[in-house]
Amino acid sequence: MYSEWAKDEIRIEGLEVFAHHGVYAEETQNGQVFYVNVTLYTDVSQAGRTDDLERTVNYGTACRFITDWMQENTCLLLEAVAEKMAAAILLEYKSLSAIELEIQKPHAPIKLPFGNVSVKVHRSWHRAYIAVGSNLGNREEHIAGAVRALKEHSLMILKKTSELLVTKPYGGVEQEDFLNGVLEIETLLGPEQLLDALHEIENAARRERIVRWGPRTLDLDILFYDRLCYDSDDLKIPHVDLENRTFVLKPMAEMEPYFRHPISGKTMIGLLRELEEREDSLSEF
Ligand code: PH2
Ligand code: MG
Ligand code: MG
Repeated sequence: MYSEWAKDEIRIEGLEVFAHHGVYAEETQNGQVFYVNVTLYTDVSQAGRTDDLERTVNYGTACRFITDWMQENTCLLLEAVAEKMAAAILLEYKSLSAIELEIQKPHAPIKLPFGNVSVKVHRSWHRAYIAVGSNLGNREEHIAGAVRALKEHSLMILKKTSELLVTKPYGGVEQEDFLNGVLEIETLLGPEQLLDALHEIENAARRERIVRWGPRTLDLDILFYDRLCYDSDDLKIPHVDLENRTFVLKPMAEMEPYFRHPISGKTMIGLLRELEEREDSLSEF
């Protein structure tokens, strides 16, 4: 579960597990000892006040879960053990907002003297807002397909969907009206991985990239990802043009009117009103 402020920790140190992960045949055949260190981030205040085990993560059950996971799966790399098991734990224990997971392999087959070798990952839930749009073919069906695909993705949870609006095309290309909306998701994917996942869903709707800003069966754009400001060649977060798009601000303001743009600090409802005022003053001339 996404949380910006759950900083309490439940720590497990030195859990010993005999398992079969490794690149070399001897490792997968014979197995060896691994040690696991975990920090579970979750708000323990309710459990603290009520003294009720049901309101927290039972660390005994968590140790059992980790042991079973490591013995039921085999990976080549410590990286894969850490990555996949971190996701499995976050999906199993819904109250966790984040995890730090270290896998140690003190008897790795390195023919040199060494103390220990380990991989440590920090993974957490993220909250993202995704704009959806369609203006080609069966618009409702394309959007319903996207919603289904997001629900079925193992590393995403669909939290909210806005109303869908019929909107006039924005951006100067003459084309059919759009159906637009916004989805709120929680995800374990990083921003670039989320973009890849959205592209896959667009491709499944047989989206073809012919005209920039032209007609599309399905368009999925990341609007916000936590409060992240991110800028790579193929991805900018927050979405760079959302201040000018009624079809984004209306559904955002309906869902989260007081969510603040991480750069300008303006609320969604405030941005929508500013845009409406700009459009009104233009139409007066
Ligand atoms: N998307 C565009 C360009 N123009 N206009 C509307 N009304 N809705 C859209 O989703 C849209 C657009 C590029 O992504
Ligand atoms: Mg777009
Ligand atoms: Mg797009």
